[in-house]
Amino acid sequence: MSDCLFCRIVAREIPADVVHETDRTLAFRDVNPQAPTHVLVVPKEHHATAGLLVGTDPQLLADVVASAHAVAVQEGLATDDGAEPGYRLVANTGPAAGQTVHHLHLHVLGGRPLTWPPG
Ligand code: D5M
Repeated sequence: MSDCLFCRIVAREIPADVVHETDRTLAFRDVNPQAPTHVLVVPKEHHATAGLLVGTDPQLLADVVASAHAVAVQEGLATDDGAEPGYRLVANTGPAAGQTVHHLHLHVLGGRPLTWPPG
């Protein structure tokens, strides 16, 4: 979608600090970081939400989660055989959750103690 911000980042029309890429996913640093590590992981194809994607291409949703974990390992937040020191995945979905970019993205957050519940 030409008017979608994250599609334009995937197309390299808008610069981003890319930290991980596969054939179907892209991960780049959030411009407004909320933690020492704050990376967004997106499918390269446009899908608005995880709920819409899971019915049509569940493998792609799994690929996005796998890329998010790979980013966490790369950032020193997790190991392949464990969860230390840990990280948080967030998918804001819809207006009540404050989703501002309507292209599915997982926030990978870590590098500081993360409180619960979130705001
Ligand atoms: O989160 C959308 C996120 O997208 C928000 O944390 C800011 C981030 N953002 C906005 N523009 C950019 C660019 N150009 N590069 C990187 N990150 C960006 P949401 O879950 O929809 O509220």
